[in-house]
Formats: sequence, structure tokens, C-alpha cells
Amino acid sequence: MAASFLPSSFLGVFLFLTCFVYLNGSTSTTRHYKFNIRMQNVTRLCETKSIITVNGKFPGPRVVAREGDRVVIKVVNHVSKNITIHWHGIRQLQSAWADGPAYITQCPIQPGQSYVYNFTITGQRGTLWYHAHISWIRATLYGPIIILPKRHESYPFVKPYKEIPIIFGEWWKADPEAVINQAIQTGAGPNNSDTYTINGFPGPSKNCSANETYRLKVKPGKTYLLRMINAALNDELFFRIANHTFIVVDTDASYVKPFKTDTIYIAPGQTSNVLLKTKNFKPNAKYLMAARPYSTAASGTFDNTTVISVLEYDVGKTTVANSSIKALPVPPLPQINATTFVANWTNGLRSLANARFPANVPQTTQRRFFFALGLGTTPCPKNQTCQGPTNQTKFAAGINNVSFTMPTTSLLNAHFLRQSNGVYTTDFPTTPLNPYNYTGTTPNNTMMTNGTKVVVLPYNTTVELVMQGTSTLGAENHPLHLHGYNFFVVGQGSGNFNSTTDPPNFNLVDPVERNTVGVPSGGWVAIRFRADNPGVWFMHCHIEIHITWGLRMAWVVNDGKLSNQKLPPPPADLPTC
Ligand SMILES: *[C@@H]1O[C@H](CO)[C@@H](O)[C@H](O)[C@H]1NC(C)=O
Ligand SMILES: *[C@@H]1O[C@H](CO)[C@@H](O)[C@H](O)[C@H]1NC(C)=O
Ligand SMILES: *[C@@H]1O[C@H](CO)[C@@H](O)[C@H](O)[C@H]1NC(C)=O
Ligand SMILES: *[C@@H]1O[C@H](CO)[C@@H](O)[C@H](O)[C@H]1NC(C)=O
Ligand SMILES: *[C@@H]1O[C@H](CO)[C@@H](O)[C@H](O)[C@H]1NC(C)=O
Ligand SMILES: *[C@@H]1O[C@H](CO)[C@@H](O)[C@H](O)[C@H]1NC(C)=O
Ligand SMILES: *[C@@H]1O[C@H](CO)[C@@H](O)[C@H](O)[C@H]1NC(C)=O
Ligand SMILES: *[C@@H]1O[C@H](CO)[C@@H](O)[C@H](O)[C@H]1NC(C)=O
Ligand SMILES: *[C@@H]1O[C@H](CO)[C@@H](O)[C@H](O)[C@H]1NC(C)=O
Ligand SMILES: *[C@@H]1O[C@H](CO)[C@@H](O)[C@H](O)[C@H]1NC(C)=O
Ligand SMILES: *[C@@H]1O[C@H](CO)[C@@H](O)[C@H](O)[C@H]1NC(C)=O
Ligand SMILES: *[C@@H]1O[C@H](CO)[C@@H](O)[C@H](O)[C@H]1NC(C)=O
Ligand SMILES: [Cu+2]
Repeated sequence: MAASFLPSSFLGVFLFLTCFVYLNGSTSTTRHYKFNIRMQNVTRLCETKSIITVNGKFPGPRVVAREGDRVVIKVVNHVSKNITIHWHGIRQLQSAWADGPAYITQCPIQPGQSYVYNFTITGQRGTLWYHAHISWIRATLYGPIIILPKRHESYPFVKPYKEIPIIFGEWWKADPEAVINQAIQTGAGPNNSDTYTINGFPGPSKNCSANETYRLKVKPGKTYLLRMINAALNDELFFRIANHTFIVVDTDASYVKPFKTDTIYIAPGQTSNVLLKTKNFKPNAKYLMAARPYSTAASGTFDNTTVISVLEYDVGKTTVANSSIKALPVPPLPQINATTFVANWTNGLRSLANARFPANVPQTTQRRFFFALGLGTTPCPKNQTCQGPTNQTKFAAGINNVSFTMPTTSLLNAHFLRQSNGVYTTDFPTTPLNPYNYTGTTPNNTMMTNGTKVVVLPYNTTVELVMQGTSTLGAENHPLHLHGYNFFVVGQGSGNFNSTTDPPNFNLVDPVERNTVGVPSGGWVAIRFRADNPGVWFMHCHIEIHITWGLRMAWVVNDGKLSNQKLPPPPADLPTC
């Protein structure tokens, strides 16, 4: 036992025990947290609402650890809804039981129950996050995971003066569970959110004088590290600070070559560390920080509002009035549908790929997959009235025309017990059964089939996966998230993927390493990874309504031969269904 070596303000009060373990001369620490899932009244948009939180906090408390540490988090469910928590981006090497997606790696933590998530952070440093992974509970249940470099190790960039989480969220005045339940019932799109938030705050309110603006107080001439997280449910965002520029130094807890930009593009599920060098502006100077969506969806089908917060130079206790915030200029952002801008921006990201932080890109691959993903329809149940895209249909979404049906028990448990019969089938189509012009006009038949289908991979398989966005019912960007792995983004392009002319242009040297990648609207992306983590790993679009509609599947990665290549047995307190 020893006192923490991290600044106490960083650790917060939720870290109640810290232990050191000495291994081969290096130290690793176990960090214990307790998450009480509780209802909490909060006021936003001038209305008080009871929301599901961690320890009464919104956004939730910070989890802080160093690379190499073990993190043990006891989650106690005090609310009337089922809960699970996913540690988004954590590799969960041989700890699939702690990954968190409901009915994939665990049954829910039911009201009154608890479960201990227990995992190590291996080979990752930067910012990740946690969020509920059941229904739409994550609308209010999310928070940052801050992974510092190992003790005595430094950042591969200038030491920041301060580190600040910047978390984007999405807020409904209504209960988000009511919003999604209504959408499921009618088959139509969900009601749009009422505002975006930055660190939980929507900005100066239009309708009341409430103090609902996040303020970032800075000193001139310093370097700040902004730890950015897009926790919004359904929207990719552009972010900008008036009169300032950024240097992106990491994405999804992997370092990138310093990338200078005045605008950040960030998809739901993605994280990024960004340096902000403040200028020698005079005291009390104020600049707006603004975020609003990137979307190619039809006008009216997404929240098209702008969230505002304020960068304040060296101010004391004075608070700027709503009216004076509103008078400041909003920084110009790219057009809502700026697909070319997004393609160019994401093309600029490159792994650091140096001797200390190499990019271990699989140079050859054993299995290749082609996934066409997008929206579609399913029939309306006979006794129901549906308001989907066409008469008497419901919206659906899927991969290779399969809309994934959630099982009613944990896939990982079924896999571990070798009792997949009746739970899942292993016939997920590795290429579309009926190829078509994916970026052409909407095909006549938009119907999808349903099923709980998976792909099985032997341990250590090298995988190449091309994901093709389709224009069925409109072309949209789909930020695909893979659990349990990072992957390398070896290529991307617009239009249809060409299996002859595109692969020779793949970047196998310094591609960006991520856990969530935007499949371009009307385009494709190619990723590679090595299946070296046994378990069942969810892969899904991180736009919550698309996951609800079925844009999801799972990879079953079998055990290897050695004892350190096997999925361990489940913890004793694993919830049951
Ligand atoms: C929230 O506010 C309502 C109405 O004022 C009150 O009845 C309820 O007890 C409060 N809930 C919590 C968790 O504080
Ligand atoms: C966490 O897992 C490690 C490794 O399996 C184990 O030694 C430890 O006892 C676990 N801690 C808790 C609190 O379950
Ligand atoms: C307004 O909120 C900010 C936090 O965002 C806080 O620093 C400030 O003190 C608040 N001002 C008032 C008047 O409540
Ligand atoms: C901020 O940018 C605006 C627009 O580009 C410019 O007019 C203004 O002079 C700048 N302000 C400062 C303090 O640099
Ligand atoms: C979004 O809102 C702006 C006004 O803030 C409007 O000009 C624009 O047309 C809207 N775009 C879409 C796609 O809804
Ligand atoms: C983007 O939106 C603008 C205005 O809303 C429209 O004129 C333009 O055609 C759109 N561009 C694309 C590529 O859809
Ligand atoms: C494309 O991105 C590069 C940086 O990667 C930038 O220098 C250039 O200005 C961008 N071009 C456009 C048209 O946005
Ligand atoms: C429709 O029928 C199913 C079973 O046939 C039933 O479970 C469901 O409640 C019915 N829904 C409505 C809206 O009547
Ligand atoms: C929609 O479907 C219903 C029942 O199948 C049918 O009666 C109605 O005419 C259809 N409406 C349109 C506009 O096709
Ligand atoms: C697919 O459709 C697009 C848009 O209509 C068109 O530009 C393209 O040439 C088509 N591709 C093929 C292979 O037919
Ligand atoms: C789709 O429908 C249109 C109009 O009904 C028809 O002309 C076309 O041949 C159909 N295409 C296919 C591939 O069935
Ligand atoms: C909670 O999960 C259990 C196990 O899957 C399920 O039986 C129950 O219906 C769920 N309860 C709610 C309120 O969804
Ligand atoms: Cu999507």
C-alpha cells in the first residue's frame, strides 16, 4: 500500500484504495473505484430532470490510471433499470468478461445487484471513456478514462501545463429511454435531441438566465492538453475555438504524428488528445468554443443545433452574463455535409510509428472480409402501424443485409460453455450475398434479414476488413467501433471499393490506429488487425439509433494453444440472465 503519486485533484474522491505490485523492478498499481449507479436531479435547458448517473455526477467521475495499471471498478445498481458499463477502447486482453456490452459479454446488472469490472490497461495511453452499454442509458451515463504514461515516462510532445477533458454529449428534455422506446414501437426515426453539451453544459440558454455554459479558464502562453471525447449518441461533430488552432497528438489512445488544424472532426465513440497553445491575449479576453454536427442525413432528421462554451483568459471570479456570451462571434465551422473536408481531414492522421511507439501493421492477412453496411427496412408486425421509410415498414440497419438480433443471454457465456446452439449461428456472410452498386440509386428491395450471426476466427488470425458504406435509404457516415481491439486504417476512399486498384495504395507503414472509424458517406474504409484476444467481440456503428436498428455483429475469437492465449473462466459475480 502506498499513497498515490498522482495529483489528488486528478484522482478525485472515488479512488479509495491504491496498491503497488512490484514486478521485475517495475511498478504497476491497482486502482479501485466504486460506481454507485443512482438517479440524480439536474437542471438543463432550464428544466429539472432526474437522470441516471455514476455517483450522482454528470458527466461521470474520472477514472485515472497509468499504462500498465490494473483497474478494479465495483458497479452497484441502485436504479430500476438494467445496467452494464463498457470501458470503451480498453483492449481487455484476456478479460473479455469485463468488456460490458449487454447480452454480448455479460447479462445486465439488474436493480439491486453489483458486478466488479477487473482489467489491466496494456500498451495504451491517452484518453478513452466509459459508458452504459444497454439501450440508450449512455445518454447520461458516461465519463472519461484518463491513461497517463507509465511512471517516469513522458509524452512524445511538450509537457502540457494542464490537462482538461472536453466531453461532447447530447441532451433530450424527454427521458432518452422513452425516446428510443417510442422509435422502436413506431419503426420511425427517434425524436431529435434538444441540444448538444460540452462537459454536460448546453451553453447560454435561449429561454432563461440559468448559468449553463462551460467555461475553460486559461493563462496566456501555455500549452493545454484537451482530452476530447464524443459521447453524443447520434452525431459526428465539428469543433472549433475562435482565433485558436490545435495540434492533434493522439486518437483513441494511440499517438499520431502531430497534426495541425483549426477544426476538429470527431465521431461518436472516438477520443483524441489535442494540444491548445494559448496566445498572449489580454486578461479577460473571451473566445467561443463551438461544436455542431457533420451529417449527410436529411434535414430535420438530426439535431442541427450548435453548442457553445467559453475560453476565458485569466479571469477571476467574475462570470460573464449570457447576453455578453451571445454577443461573441461563433467560430466558422465547415458545412454540415462537408464530406470532402472530412475525407481530407481523416486522411491527414498518421500513426507516430517510431522506434518507441511502432505501428505493428499486419503486412499480410489470412482472412479478408467485405462488409456492406447501411440502412434498410424490416416488415411491420401485422397488428401494428409503422411509420418507417416506406408504407408499413420499420427502419432497420445492418451489415451484408443482416440486421443483428440481440440474444437474450450472453454470447460470451454461450461461447465459453460451448452452448451456442439456439443462441447464435456462425454463418455471418463474409461478403454480400447479392452484390449491387452500393453507392448508386436505392435498390428496389431494401428489406434486411434478421439473425444472431457471428464470424469465428482462430486465435492470432490476421484480418483485413473492407467496410463499404451503402446509399440504401441515403448515404451516411457510420462510425464503426470494434471491441477488444485496435485496428489500423490502411485505406479509405469515395464511391465503391475496387479490389484491384485500391489495395496497392494501402498504407502499411504508418496508418492511424483506432478503435472507431468513420466509414465514409458514399465511400469505404479498409482496416487490419490481428485477432490475438480470445473472446466474443462486438462490432457496431456507434450512432446509437443505427445500433438499435441492427448495425452490429460479433467476432468470436477462439483460444490459442498456450495458457496465456485462453479466455479465463468467468468471475464468480458475473450477472446471470
Ligand atoms: C428530484 O426532484 C423531485 C421533485 O422535486 C423529488 O421528488 C425527487 O426526490 C428528487 N430526486 C432525487 C434523486 O433527488
Ligand atoms: C482482479 O483480477 C486479478 C487477476 O485475475 C485477481 O488477481 C484479483 O484478485 C482480481 N480482483 C478482484 C477485486 O476481483
Ligand atoms: C457558472 O458556472 C461556472 C461553471 O461552468 C462556474 O464556474 C461559475 O461560478 C458559475 N457562475 C455562477 C454565477 O453561478
Ligand atoms: C479573431 O478572428 C477574427 C476573425 O478571423 C478577427 O476578425 C479578429 O481580429 C481576431 N481576434 C483576435 C484577437 O485575434
Ligand atoms: C441547420 O441549421 C442552419 C441554421 O442554423 C440552417 O441554415 C441549415 O440549413 C440547417 N441544415 C440542415 C441540414 O438542417
Ligand atoms: C450540402 O448542403 C448544401 C446546403 O444545404 C447543398 O446546397 C449541397 O448540395 C449539399 N452538398 C452535398 C454534397 O450534398
Ligand atoms: C487537407 O488536409 C491537409 C492536412 O492534412 C491540409 O493542409 C489541407 O489544407 C486540406 N485541404 C483542404 C482542401 O481542406
Ligand atoms: C401484436 O401481437 C403480438 C403477438 O402476436 C403481441 O405480443 C403484441 O402485444 C401485439 N401488439 C399490439 C400493438 O397489439
Ligand atoms: C399502406 O399499406 C396499407 C396496408 O398495407 C394500405 O392499405 C395502404 O393503402 C398503403 N398506403 C400507401 C400510401 O401505399
Ligand atoms: C454506381 O452508381 C454511381 C452513382 O449513380 C455511379 O456514378 C457509378 O458509376 C456506378 N458504378 C457502377 C460500377 O455502376
Ligand atoms: C426496380 O424497379 C424499377 C421500377 O419499378 C424497375 O424499372 C427496375 O427494373 C427494378 N430493378 C430491379 C433490379 O429489379
Ligand atoms: C433485465 O435483465 C433481465 C435479464 O436479461 C431480464 O430478464 C429483465 O427483463 C430485464 N429487465 C428490464 C427492466 O429490462
Ligand atoms: Cu451508423
